[in-house]
Amino acid sequence: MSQAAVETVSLLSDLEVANFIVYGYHVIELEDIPQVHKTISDQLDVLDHNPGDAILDTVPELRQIVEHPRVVGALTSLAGNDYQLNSHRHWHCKDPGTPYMHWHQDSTNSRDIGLNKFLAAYYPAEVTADMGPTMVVPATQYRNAPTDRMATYFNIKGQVPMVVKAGTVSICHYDIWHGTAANRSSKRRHMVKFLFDRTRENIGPTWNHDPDFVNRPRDWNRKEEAKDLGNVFSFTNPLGVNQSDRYKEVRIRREVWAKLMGQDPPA
Ligand SMILES: O=C(O)CCC(=O)C(=O)O
Repeated sequence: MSQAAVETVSLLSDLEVANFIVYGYHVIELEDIPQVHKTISDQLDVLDHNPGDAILDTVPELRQIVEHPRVVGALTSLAGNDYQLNSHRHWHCKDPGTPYMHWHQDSTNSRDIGLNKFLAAYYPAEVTADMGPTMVVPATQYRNAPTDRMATYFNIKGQVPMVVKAGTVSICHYDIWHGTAANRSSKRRHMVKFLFDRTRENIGPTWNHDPDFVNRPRDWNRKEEAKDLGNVFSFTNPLGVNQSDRYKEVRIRREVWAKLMGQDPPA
């Protein structure tokens, strides 16, 4: 992506980047192009085969999603200025009656502190709770889990169903734990997955960075309202993990942030 193009897109704020590091996903609602979502959804409703990686050729309007300034802005912020669209993409269609999909991670969960690969889940039409929404477990992206064990888990405390409006894109860390609920409705549920890859390390922030965000001291009395780096990283605990586990998690968050800033790891 050229510098000129970056200037026309909506980059994320520091808080949004910090929240991505904590939660492992960032949700965007593309409300300005309802007709595009409708056109895509109508085409998918009647598609009788899965074109796999060729979904962009079959439904060319999907380009408007991956090239939307808010999607480009979020990815530039998280994946760097020269991120690339991966050649793998997939239409995840859940027809009525389709059962749940087991929890899994798409990547290897190597606790990599680099934000190098992203899964963007695009929902052209509204997804209600009975339509087999994608399920994600926030803050699991740095947690190793044996895949065979994971597949035996059912409800997990803190899980979030992607019950979304038409035209939502959820950009996820490639290691986040996810699966789906069953589709108990009479409607097809669509999700088109795109992958994006970082191509080089950051030498500085690629988002809308304000140095003041970083330097505020910890405030034990205002944990819930934290909107600065130290407090967000120290106090946000989406899974309600115990103290020693949380210390390790906070350490990882700081390492991920430093790498994104193009700095050495924290001491
Ligand atoms: O269909 C979905 O919502 C989830 C698909 C999925 O698990 C995946 O793309 O890895």
